[in-house]
Amino acid sequence: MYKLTKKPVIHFKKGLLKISCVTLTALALVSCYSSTTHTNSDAKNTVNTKDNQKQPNILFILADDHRWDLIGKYHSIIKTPTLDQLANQGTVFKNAFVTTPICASSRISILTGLTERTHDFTFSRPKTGKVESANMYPAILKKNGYRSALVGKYEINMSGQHKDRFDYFKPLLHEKTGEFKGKNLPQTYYIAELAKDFIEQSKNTNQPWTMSVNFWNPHALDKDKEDQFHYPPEFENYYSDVTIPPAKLSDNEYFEQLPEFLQLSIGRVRWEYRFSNEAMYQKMVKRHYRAISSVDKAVSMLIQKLEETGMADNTIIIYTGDNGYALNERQLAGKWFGWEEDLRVPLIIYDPRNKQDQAKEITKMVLNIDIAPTILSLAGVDAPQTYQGKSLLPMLNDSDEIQDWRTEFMFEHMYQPKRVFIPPVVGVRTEDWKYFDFHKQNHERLYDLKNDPDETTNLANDPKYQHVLKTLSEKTDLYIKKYEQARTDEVKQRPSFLNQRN
Ligand SMILES: [Ca+2]
Repeated sequence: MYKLTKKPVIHFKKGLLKISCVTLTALALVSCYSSTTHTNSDAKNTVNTKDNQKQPNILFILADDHRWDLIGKYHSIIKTPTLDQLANQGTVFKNAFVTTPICASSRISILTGLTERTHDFTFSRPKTGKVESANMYPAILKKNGYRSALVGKYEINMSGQHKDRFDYFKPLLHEKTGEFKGKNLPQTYYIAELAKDFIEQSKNTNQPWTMSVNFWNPHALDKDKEDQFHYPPEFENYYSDVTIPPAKLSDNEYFEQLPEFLQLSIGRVRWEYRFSNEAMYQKMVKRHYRAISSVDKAVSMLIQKLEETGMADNTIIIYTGDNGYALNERQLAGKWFGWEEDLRVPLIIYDPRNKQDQAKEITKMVLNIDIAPTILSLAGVDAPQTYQGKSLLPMLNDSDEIQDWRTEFMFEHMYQPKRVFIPPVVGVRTEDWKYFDFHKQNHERLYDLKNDPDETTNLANDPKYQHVLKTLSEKTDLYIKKYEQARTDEVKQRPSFLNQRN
């Protein structure tokens, strides 16, 4: 599935990210043969904690609707030279998933280390609970001496005071542009400028810092049905001379196989104005790619600022997306459901202090709920016992602990809006199987991921696989029970969305 290609690369002025195309390719090839489980005692000792070294700054970059495979290093068309460099000098998690494939809920899972079933936050739900808010990683880092910032897309609703978790808070709604110091900038660059200001302010504070930079791109601008995706003018000609190949499973037969409720769902409504004819498909996919390339450029602006302020060598960069994105697979558009397109996201961690990590690729299953514990452990700060995710630090440091890593996870989508039709879904993905249940419609799906990684054939009604279906259905119930029991008293007392399976 993954393809190594040479791409043009950006060369930064100082030590960070200096690497040539030839070296890049060589590193990438070496990484193909490196095991994710090898141990390296030197690497293990590079964990930086407040006890032995200066605490690192942590720059967390979250793109909106950036699916896992749209990274230039692994894709034959899209250009993301900055992300490619981060990948080549850091660690790529090739099997990164979200536990809920929608913006608001996934973002709270990232902040709290909890699944949606436990934190119970999505659109149209009450603010996060008090305990959940206090346990968000920025609040914990702030209590532990970090300066903390959030810039860009917000669209979530946290209880408590923002000043308790952020020293610098610049939430934004989705717009094409924003005004920065008298200049009207494309919103992606506006977000980068706001983030650069925080980096500048942090330069002489003698405090470590953490910042969550939340780009709205490459999310569609919902109110603009004509063009959907926006980007700075310099990207207008990107991809204009290529033909985007058809999406996987975009033949009629795969859409016709779907039950009627999915054929009428929001995924199809949005498909109508994105991909319903070839010209539209070419236009929209290219616009989406350009929006991703503009995020890549904005990331390079942040890196340049780190260089200029002398903080690049002590700033860890984490890049990921909040959910996947269907680009005409099954003739659907968007996220929300349980297919790989919905659940898989890119995840790159670049730690300039850890030279052993260059071009490392890890295939273990990692989740959005692992972000908060990972950030805390990188800072040398203890995570709450209640976090459901696990720190990825042992993998970054090649520790033996990764032998015991998870081999399955529960995912779900609990939101049930009135204005559009999004069926709730819950399921379990293991390394070899995926089960999901649209429980309100009583419709189950089962895929043999080992032999059918594209999820072409639903085996839920095949008598041969009923034992697998039963096992995974029971597992789903056990996860639901476990995650509901983990709710705080405040959340337990709320009226629920009635996400109960039959
Ligand atoms: Ca999103």
